[in-house]
Amino acid sequence: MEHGVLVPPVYSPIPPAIHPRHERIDQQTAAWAKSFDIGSRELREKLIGHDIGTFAARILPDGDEEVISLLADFVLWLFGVDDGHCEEGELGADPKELVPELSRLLRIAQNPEAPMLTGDSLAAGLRDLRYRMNLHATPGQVARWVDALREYFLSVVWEASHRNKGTVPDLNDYTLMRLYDGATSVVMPLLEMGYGYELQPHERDSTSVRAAAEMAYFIITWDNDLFSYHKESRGQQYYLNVLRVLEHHHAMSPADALQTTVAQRDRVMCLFLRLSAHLAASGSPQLRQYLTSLTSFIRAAQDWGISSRRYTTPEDPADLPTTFRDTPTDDSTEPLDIPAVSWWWDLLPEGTEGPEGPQGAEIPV
Ligand code: 3E9
Ligand code: MG
Ligand code: MG
Ligand code: MG
Ligand code: MG
Ligand code: MG
Repeated sequence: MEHGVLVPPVYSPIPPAIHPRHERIDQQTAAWAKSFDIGSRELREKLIGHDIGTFAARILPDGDEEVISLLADFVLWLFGVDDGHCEEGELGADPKELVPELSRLLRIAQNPEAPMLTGDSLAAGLRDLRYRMNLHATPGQVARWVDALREYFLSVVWEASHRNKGTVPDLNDYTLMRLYDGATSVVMPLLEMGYGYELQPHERDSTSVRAAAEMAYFIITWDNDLFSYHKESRGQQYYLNVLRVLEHHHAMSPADALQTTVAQRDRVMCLFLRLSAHLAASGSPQLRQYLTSLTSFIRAAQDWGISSRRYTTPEDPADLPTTFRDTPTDDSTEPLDIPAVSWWWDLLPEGTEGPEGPQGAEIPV
């Protein structure tokens, strides 16, 4: 592995799960990518070998099969944008050009009937995703999906400005950017659609529930930074990754950056479990399902992240872990020294701090 960084098994007390139709869903997603001509031929051939349908089947293990297919196609589409436009394409280093391109795509998501970007395959794919979403989503869920796409697009433009200048953001800026540029928040409306309910705004938009979702984004993207470090750092391309941020701004060796990254995600995982249990205890059935889906999303990204060819890169093996550990390397209940998120540790009432406390680290079901 690059710089001698060997990713250890990470702490995951969440049981694995997968929808039984995962193989069929994965094949359908490959067919969808071909029929909509997503990405260049080279990118598309790679993406259809990444088991993205399997990833979606892990995110919604008991969900509606059509919604899982929709999610799988959407995640493949997102990689068409993130790899094709942002990380490997020319637009990715040109934020001024990226803004109008992404803004036009956003209009397609919002108004698929608009006669714009005709002949653009990413736009055609997005149109199809939106029309299929209409069959499963409320108007409010569609609106939140469009809003979440906007925040994802905003963050990749921020990322593009760093790529343009060759700069590395500090840890606080990186954390804030990474809450959105991992495209985790755009998946949220599909978690509800997959089980046919709508979480009401007084629960979803409460500070604590939003924080629980943000903690899931943090864990998923920190894990991605661990599992994708080999893929990202071995190439010649500019890349952003928390390991790189810690090496650059905190003068850490690769080994120290690895240990710090693992400790950060472990501390957030411990807090997430306590907060979820606390919220589930007094929440609606819909909120309990939503919290369960956040844990499924975290575990799905882990099982997929250590096994997909996207990260194992058999042509130059990444030597990723094949198991998980059931204890954290760091169980401190002190806030991380990252101002954008340190307030997460203020949300639990007194008496729920310790894993041994009455609200123990149970996973809501
Ligand atoms: C992830 O970050 C980029 C997104 C566009 C990937 C699409 C995935 C999801 C919507 C689900 C979230 C899953 C994750 C973050 C694995 P990055 O570092 O560019 O991903 P990469 O695969 O290149 O490491
Ligand atoms: Mg496959
Ligand atoms: Mg259905
Ligand atoms: Mg990216
Ligand atoms: Mg990437
Ligand atoms: Mg990555």
